[in-house]
Amino acid sequence: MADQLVYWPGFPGRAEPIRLALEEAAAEYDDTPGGMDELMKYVTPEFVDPNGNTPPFAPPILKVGNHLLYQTTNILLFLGPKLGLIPDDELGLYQVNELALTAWDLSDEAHNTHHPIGVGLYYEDQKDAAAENAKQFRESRIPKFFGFFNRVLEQNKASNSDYLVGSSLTYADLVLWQVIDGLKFAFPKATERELGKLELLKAFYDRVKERPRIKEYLGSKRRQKYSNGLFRHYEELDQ
Ligand SMILES: N[C@@H](CCC(=O)N[C@@H](CS)C(=O)NCC(=O)O)C(=O)O
Repeated sequence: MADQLVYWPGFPGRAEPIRLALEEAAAEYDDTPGGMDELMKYVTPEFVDPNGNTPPFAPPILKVGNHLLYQTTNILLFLGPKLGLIPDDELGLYQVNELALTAWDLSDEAHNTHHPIGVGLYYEDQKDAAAENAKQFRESRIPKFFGFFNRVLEQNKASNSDYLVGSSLTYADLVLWQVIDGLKFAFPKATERELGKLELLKAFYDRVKERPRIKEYLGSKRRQKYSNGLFRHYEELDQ
């Protein structure tokens, strides 16, 4: 039975690194076949899993047989070895995971730029705080994270600086790629400005995008468009 991803329909959002990993490995998967109803079933407080799984806190969720997993990077920690997206050595898995977690932290910070006060409030009700948060994000956080990942690439001689860990693509690369791609949508000016200073990171972004299965996926209907999800574009936040 194919694994089943469950996520908010209509947004790439936090499910996207998982989709990229499954697509890169040409794995079979079903994407939210039960739509919104199925997703809501799992996250309502009344949900009790008949198979004894811990109730998931929030999507993305991966159904593997009778098991339910959640948390994006945890799902990738599970899938990585199965999909051939980790290095051979045991410690390598945790190096991949620490980089995936670090890149994913940046996506949370990107989310905070449009919701700095409360996730339950509209952006329009927190615009002043959003402007301040976004300024910090553009001027300090994007440069810090991007500079870090550029250094990681520089120091990874095993792949000739093509990928973050080991000699070939891992799921950490896919998480980082997705975060850069989301930022190119949300903060096009700030992102291009920083990438323009970091040759290795820019080349990394282009390299991953050109991988045959990733390229095919990005051009397919399975890849959803950015809109009002994790990565949002507000021109006033990208000055
Ligand atoms: N760290 C978690 C965050 C999960 C998360 O925040 N999911 C969102 C959808 S993108 C959600 O539905 N959150 C509900 C909530 O936080 O109340 C992950 O990466 O999976």
